[in-house]
Amino acid sequence: MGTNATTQASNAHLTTPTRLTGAEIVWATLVGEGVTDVFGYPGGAILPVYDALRKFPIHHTLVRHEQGAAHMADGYARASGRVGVAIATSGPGATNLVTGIATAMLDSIPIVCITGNVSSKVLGTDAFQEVDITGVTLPVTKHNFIIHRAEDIAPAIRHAFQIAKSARPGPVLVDITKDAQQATAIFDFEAAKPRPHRVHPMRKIEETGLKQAAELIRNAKRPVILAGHGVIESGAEEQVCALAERAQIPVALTLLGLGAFPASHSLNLGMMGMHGESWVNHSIQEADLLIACGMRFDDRVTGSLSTYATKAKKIHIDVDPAEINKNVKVDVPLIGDLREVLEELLPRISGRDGSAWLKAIETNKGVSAVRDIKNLPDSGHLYAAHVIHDIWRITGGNAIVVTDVGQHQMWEAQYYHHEKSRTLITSGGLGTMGFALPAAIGAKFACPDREVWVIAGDGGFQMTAAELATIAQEGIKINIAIINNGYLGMVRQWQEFFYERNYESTPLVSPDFVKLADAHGLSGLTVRTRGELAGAVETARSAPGTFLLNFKVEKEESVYPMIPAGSALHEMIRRPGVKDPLEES
Ligand SMILES: Cc1cc2nc3c(=O)[nH]c(=O)nc-3n(C[C@H](O)[C@H](O)[C@H](O)COP(=O)(O)OP(=O)(O)OC[C@H]3O[C@@H](n4cnc5c(N)ncnc54)[C@H](O)[C@@H]3O)c2cc1C
Ligand SMILES: Cc1ncc(C[n+]2csc(CCOP(=O)(O)OP(=O)(O)O)c2C)c(N)n1
Ligand SMILES: [Mg+2]
Repeated sequence: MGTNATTQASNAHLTTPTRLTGAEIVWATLVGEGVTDVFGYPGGAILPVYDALRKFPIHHTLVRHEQGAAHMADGYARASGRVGVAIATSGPGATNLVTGIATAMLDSIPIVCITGNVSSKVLGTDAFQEVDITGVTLPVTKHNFIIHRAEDIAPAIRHAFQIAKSARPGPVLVDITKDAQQATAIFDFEAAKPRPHRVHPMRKIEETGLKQAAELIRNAKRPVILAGHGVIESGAEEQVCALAERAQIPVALTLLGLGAFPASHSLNLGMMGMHGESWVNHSIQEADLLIACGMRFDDRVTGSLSTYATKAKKIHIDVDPAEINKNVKVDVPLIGDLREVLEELLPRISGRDGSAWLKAIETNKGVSAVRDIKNLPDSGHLYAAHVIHDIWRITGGNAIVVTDVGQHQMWEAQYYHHEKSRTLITSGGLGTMGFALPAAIGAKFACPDREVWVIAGDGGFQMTAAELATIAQEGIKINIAIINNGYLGMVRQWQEFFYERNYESTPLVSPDFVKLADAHGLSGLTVRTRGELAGAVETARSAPGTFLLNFKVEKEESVYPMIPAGSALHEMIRRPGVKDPLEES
């Protein structure tokens, strides 16, 4: 590293063109992009970048596995709406990021991953720890770059940020050879600004589409708004609410949309799809108009496509033209940013009387709520539903909840009622076990003043439990609830329903989680009864540091309702013994 370059790098954002090493340019560009926190793990091919970090005002969190770094960047992005950043070395460091990158890709999360690679002169020679990471990540990134020259680093990173956060967000990887990190170049932040993107011709909001949509809404008798993750990514919560209230249209949410429309709002139906409430799915099947707002008709949402909402006309508002007619054929596509489209549409919508349809839905609710478990008398058994209900009640619904994947994830969606966007952080599309703990660390860095809860299964928690050491090293406070059912519960449920209860490879022996916390210098408690539950949640909240609660819950409980994969939305498996008026009709 040239002394000149070293002395010229400073803590402030460099506004005048300055000669720096490539490694310094990495940090200087990140500072210019407003980055304050990154998550990573060093190694030989990225060492120049690590060496230069001390000169820049960026906090680096040392993770215990690079998958954790990608999930932390992801959790940071989901909690804040900003771009999350992960850093890794070449070879195994880079490949360890892949699951985290794919998780962000499937849920359209803006993260930028920076990897080191071997020097450009040995690229392609199977050099030590050389992996073609741009090749490996091609299908799971929105875009990726390989950079061989110091002067290309700032433009590539700036471009990566623009791509990650624009239109439909997603992960971008920038792979930088070691010689590019060691060489010097003039760093000029302004000159490295990416050229503005040409607007996609299909992204112009078309007058005819708006007219048709307004007409369909005016004439609909049984409309339903399907609100998805795009509502949050677009920041269109107010507009969706205005549409619902003005036209008296009920709102069903996808898993990733939860929070985008307040759970307590009288027009909120709840979550749709495989584990949605029966009245929500029936409303969709009975609807004569679906207004899909920033959701992509995932198969967990539609069930069998041939029987999906056959009576309904469909309006689909999405920023990504590739989503239009991908799974569900629509009558009126409106391509563009959801908030912008709704702002154009709203003036064309006048009040309508939705009372008959809303009343019919209300009648359908009947006793078909899943919320039955919560009201069971204390029989000495502890159910996950109790745990999540109490965490919701005690936190006033105001915590950021980060879930792992499995039954507990669905119970969280059913029993924690989210009022605001970005209060539920969960891996929906890839369904990545091991996501919760690292993503929660990222969320806490993004929102240090917020109460953050992990809700994880005993299986998934063990996949990334090593990040407890990261928590200890960083001294951050989160609350961890392990829903410990002794099984890979969601898989056990499928075995119970569809594989004649052949519980092959799903019973799970776990370590003593409280001792595991203790080994990291963190506190914890095991909870076995409903009577102990509320006190334990309070104890965790008031503890100064991270606190782990190990909830020993009923082992063979299942998530109801459930639509078997590939079945129609109205063909639900209901909780045994619960009478559902909709089944009888
Ligand atoms: C065990 C398990 C069970 C599940 N069960 C269910 C279930 O019962 N119900 C359920 O809903 N999900 C369920 N899921 C989640 C499911 O797999 C999908 O992840 C989820 O339905 C996707 O929701 P989405 O379409 O709203 O979000 P995404 O997949 O994130 O799609 C967002 C859409 O919004 C668009 N968009 C983004 N930004 C904008 C913008 N600015 N303007 C306009 N459009 C924009 C994107 O182009 C995309 O089409 C489950 C997942 C797991 C792991
Ligand atoms: C990395 C990964 N491997 C496997 C799966 C498949 N899978 C989905 S849910 C699940 C069980 C999760 O068990 P646990 O973490 O204990 O949660 P529970 O369902 O019991 O609440 C498995 C194995 C997955 N989603 N992710
Ligand atoms: Mg489990």
